Amino acid sequence: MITIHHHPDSTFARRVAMVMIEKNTPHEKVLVDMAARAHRSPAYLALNPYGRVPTLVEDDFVLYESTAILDYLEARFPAPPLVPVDARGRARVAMHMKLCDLQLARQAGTIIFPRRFLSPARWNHDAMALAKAEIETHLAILDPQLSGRSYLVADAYSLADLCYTPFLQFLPLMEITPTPAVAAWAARLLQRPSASRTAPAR
Ligand SMILES: N[C@@H](CCC(=O)N[C@@H](CS)C(=O)NCC(=O)O)C(=O)O
Repeated sequence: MITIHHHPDSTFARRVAMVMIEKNTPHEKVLVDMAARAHRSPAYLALNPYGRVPTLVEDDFVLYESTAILDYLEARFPAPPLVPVDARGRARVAMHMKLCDLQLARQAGTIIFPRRFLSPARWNHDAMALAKAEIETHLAILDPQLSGRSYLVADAYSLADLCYTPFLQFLPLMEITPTPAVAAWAARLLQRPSASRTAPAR
């Protein structure tokens, strides 16, 4: 049995929760009480020395980093497929997953963590403004790739789209107005049952 250590407020853990729904994969969930610093407990650090969620455990196999977990689940449970069969399509999914983390997820964290969990007095406005500009630049690069298409790769829903979904949820919170193509893509992704069933409470 697969166990996922998670927190419902975590954007990265939501990726794993979503793929489990997309693939209808049986699993157990363990809530890591981050407010109580459980992610820094010796027991959790023994599993994931970075003290972050999500972490996957299956028998004696432990895996962290959400994209690595998604790749493992795709290999372990290939149906329904969330990557194309051809080499170029697979490579493009990998490219978009990496770019999501490099160009959007990290910057989004700079904005959405304080906006969700800290009082405005503790916000780093300069860092948040820079992060917002970087996200807008990235979305402008994605825009022509999405124009006239429903999804990022091969016009089929894939792990690339899934990786973006938890962060697209927070475009309004980040006060980012997407282009029409990006807005339509975000709405399409957020309407999927795997997204609506994992939407965070705040
Ligand atoms: N690159 C990691 C990022 C995971 C991550 O940053 N998770 C956050 C919650 S959204 C976390 O556990 N933060 C706790 C900490 O860094 O102390 C992944 O893709 O899994």
